[in-house]
Amino acid sequence: MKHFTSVHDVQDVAALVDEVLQLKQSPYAHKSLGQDKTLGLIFLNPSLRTRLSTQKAGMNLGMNVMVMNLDKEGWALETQEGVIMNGTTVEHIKEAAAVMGQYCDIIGLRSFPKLQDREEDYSEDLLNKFIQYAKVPVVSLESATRHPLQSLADLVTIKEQKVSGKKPKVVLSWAPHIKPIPQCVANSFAEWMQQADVELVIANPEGYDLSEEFTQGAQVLHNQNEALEGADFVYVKNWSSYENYGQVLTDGEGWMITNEKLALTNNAKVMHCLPVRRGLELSHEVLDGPNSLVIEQANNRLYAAQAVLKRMLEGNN
Ligand code: SN0
Repeated sequence: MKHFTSVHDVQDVAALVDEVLQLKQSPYAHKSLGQDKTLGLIFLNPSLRTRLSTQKAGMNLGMNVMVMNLDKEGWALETQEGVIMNGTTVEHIKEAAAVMGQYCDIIGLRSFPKLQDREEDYSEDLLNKFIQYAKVPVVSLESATRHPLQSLADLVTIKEQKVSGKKPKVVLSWAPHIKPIPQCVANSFAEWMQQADVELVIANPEGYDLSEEFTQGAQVLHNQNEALEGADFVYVKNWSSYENYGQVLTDGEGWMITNEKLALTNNAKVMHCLPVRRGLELSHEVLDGPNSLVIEQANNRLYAAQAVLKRMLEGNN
C-alpha cells in the first residue's frame, strides 16, 4: 500500500478486514517486519486513540516510533505557494515534510479541517502537499474530510458483531453537539459502508446532509425514529453542516440516542468513534449498557492500524 488516505487506497476491502482479524489473533507474528524502520506520527490536532493505537501498532510490528505534536512543538507551517513569509508562519510544508520524510519510512498525519472554507477543506490541500513533499508512504490519522483508520476499525467491529447470514441494517445517526465538528468520521464511515455488505441508512436533521461524494446514494432520512426501525447497528456521530459549511444549525433536541430510542431498533448495538460527550451525543444509560460497542471499537483501532502499516512495510495493496 503506497498511501492510506481513504477506502479507495484499498484494492480488496474484505481481505483487509480479514487481515485485521488475523492480526487480532496474533499481534506479534510479524515482529521482525518493522526492524530498523521508523514510523513518524505527526499531530496538528489532539488525539488519544489514534495516537496510542497507531504507536502501539508500529511497536507490535517491531518499528521504531516517533511522535510529534507539530501544532504545539513545531514551527508554524506555511502551505501556500509563493508567499512572502513575513507573518506568523515560520516553516514551509515543502521543507518540513521533506525533512520528516528523510527521518521516517512511514509517516502518519493528523490534520482537521478548519471548517471555514469548504472548497479549501475538501481539496485536502495539506494532506496532498504533505504526501507530495514527504515522498514516503503516508497514513491519514484523520484529514480534512476522512478518518479511514477509524472506518476500517468500525467495519471490523461490525463484521465481528453481526448475526451471521443476515445483511445488517446500519444507521448512521447524527447527534447533538455544542460546537462545529468535522464531517470526516461520518463521511468516511458512509464511504466504507458502501463497500461492505450492509444496508446503510443515514439519519440527520435538515441542513445536515453529507456530501453525496461520500453517501453515494445511501438512503438519507430526516426522521430519526423512522430510520431506527429494525436497525442492527446505530453509529452515533455529530457533524457540522456541509451545506451551510461548518455551521451548527440546531441544538438537536430529541436526537440523542437513549434506551427509549433503542427500543425502536432490532436491539441494536451502538457505536461511536469517541471522544463522546455523555448526556449530549449519547445517554449515560446507553454508553454504560450492554448494547454499547465503543470500547471494542477502540480496541480494534490497534489492529486496523497494524494491518495498514504491515501492508505498507510489505509493499502490498
Ligand atoms: C473529532 C471529529 O472529527 O469528530 C475527532 C474524532 C475522532 N472529534 C472532535 O473534535 C470532538 C471534539 C469535542 O469537543 O467533543
